Amino acid sequence: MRRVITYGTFDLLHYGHIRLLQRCKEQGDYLVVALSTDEFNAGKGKESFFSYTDRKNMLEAIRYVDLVIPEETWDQKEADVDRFHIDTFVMGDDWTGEFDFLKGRCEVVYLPRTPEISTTRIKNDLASQ
Ligand code: C2G
Repeated sequence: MRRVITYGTFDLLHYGHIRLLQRCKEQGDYLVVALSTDEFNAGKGKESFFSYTDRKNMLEAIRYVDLVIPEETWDQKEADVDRFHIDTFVMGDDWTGEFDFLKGRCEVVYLPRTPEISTTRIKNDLASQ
């Protein structure tokens, strides 16, 4: 069984997120999503529209997702890769190079982001209506 992990906030879940998760699952058989907690986001100066609990429930409803765990710190990735016996770490290519330090532990894949859509754009477009 090939095990895959990805990380993110996944706020205002949209088709760019879904396409990313779909392509993550194409990399293996079991997909772990490490979901940024509200506290972790606060540390990034981000406040999500939906709470961690609501974002977690939405992700767990997606057919590609097998397990959702909390992302609480920037530096938990090596321990997560070891703990969940991860074969492939996947992120969108806005993160290209940022996680190459994991290459000693697992394959690292950066996938092209879906153009034109983002949580920020959704918020801005709605605010300007
Ligand atoms: N994404 C995408 N296409 C978009 C928007 C997002 O492929 N149009 C991808 C991002 O590249 C990321 C994932 O969807 O891999 C989740 O995006 P965010 O929720 O914005 O995650 P981010 O804020 O980048 O948090 O430790 C890493 C961080 O938790 C990543």
